[in-house]
Amino acid sequence: MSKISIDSLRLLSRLSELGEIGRGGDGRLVRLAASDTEKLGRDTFVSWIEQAGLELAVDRIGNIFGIWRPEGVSDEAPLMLGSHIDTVIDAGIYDGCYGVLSGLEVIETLIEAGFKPSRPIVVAAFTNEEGVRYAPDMMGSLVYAGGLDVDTALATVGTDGTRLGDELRRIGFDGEHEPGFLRPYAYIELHIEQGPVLEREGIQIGAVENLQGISWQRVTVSGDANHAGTTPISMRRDAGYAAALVVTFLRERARNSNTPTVATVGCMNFEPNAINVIPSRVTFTVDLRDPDEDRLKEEEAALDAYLAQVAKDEGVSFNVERLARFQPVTFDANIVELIEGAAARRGHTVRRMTSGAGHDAQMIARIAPSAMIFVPSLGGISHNPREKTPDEDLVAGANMLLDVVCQLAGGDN
Ligand code: HGY
Ligand code: MN
Ligand code: MN
Repeated sequence: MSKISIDSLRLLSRLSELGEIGRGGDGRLVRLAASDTEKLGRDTFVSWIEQAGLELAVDRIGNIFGIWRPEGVSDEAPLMLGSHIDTVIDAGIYDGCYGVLSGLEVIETLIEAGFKPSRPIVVAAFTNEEGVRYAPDMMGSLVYAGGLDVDTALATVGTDGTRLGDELRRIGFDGEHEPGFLRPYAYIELHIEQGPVLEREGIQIGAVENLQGISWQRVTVSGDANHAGTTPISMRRDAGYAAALVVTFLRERARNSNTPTVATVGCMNFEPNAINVIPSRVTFTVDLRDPDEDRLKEEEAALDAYLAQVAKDEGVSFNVERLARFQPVTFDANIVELIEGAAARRGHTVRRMTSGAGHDAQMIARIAPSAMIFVPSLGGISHNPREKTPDEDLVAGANMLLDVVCQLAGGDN
């Protein structure tokens, strides 16, 4: 079969259209899992699945699947493509959506080209990849891969006090399929890098061979409210100061470690949050990551030890709740090689690399050979409205996905 390419206009216009769904009056794009705005995004993706003539399926955790099941191969294990369409707060338009819409684009291109695959091809949009409203992140794919019981996941209470199962029912995406109902032959996820490596090295394609471990915790430090003016420093049990010590400790330790360890405190809430009251309680989140499991464990142990030290020194107490813990993942070497070969045939520069971000591929890798394709992020920026990948790189990545799919589901073309 002569070299086919995707319909770049269709892909880019859909990316722009989906990128406006959930944009508020303040200009911020917010499509948190199972929210009203995400429902609009889901409905749009479903309409594109139906326009493409694919079989639609939704499972009990709200994962959405568009299934191309050609005659004669329908019982074979499917090749699965996908990512997510939920976003963080004040998001860019490419994170997740690029992989989902490119997967759909590849299937539509192959159908239009009369391609005869050796197996069904499926595009998936997994629920709650970001984990901003309901922890852990990558929840829909984790449930799909059997890493979290679906009823336990549906019972998860979000940062806004809502229950995920109620919200999925409210938005009409409490599907009937059991998670895992399609066992993939292989899984490929196309994603923006969200980091600085490809751009810095002037490389067009990332063949992602592994993904770092992730540790999410919610820490509550309790002290004593007291008068900001009358309480001598020596008599304070200042939860705000204790929290600030921990933030500084995490940053300094990661910076001085000479390892890839990263640490982030992304959320922090003070009580009673009044200018003239010494904080009685502070709740904050800790996101620790490292490609090496032993080092990640060391970082967690060092944090535990430091909390004990601060508790003693400052007369406060700590409570730590585990929100997510995923070990590093190695992707399928054969598929990584296919990605490198496809890049070379298209004349693209390519390098193997580690993913700093979490992705649904790390969960599906538990049940099927999986790998990822990255395209550059300008300035390495993501989880930020300035997230940007040039159109030619987006199209190049989607054509890479197309080529790898043709190789994995080659049939007799
Ligand atoms: O946290 C992550 O790395 C992903 O964006 N959920
Ligand atoms: Mn993502
Ligand atoms: Mn993300």
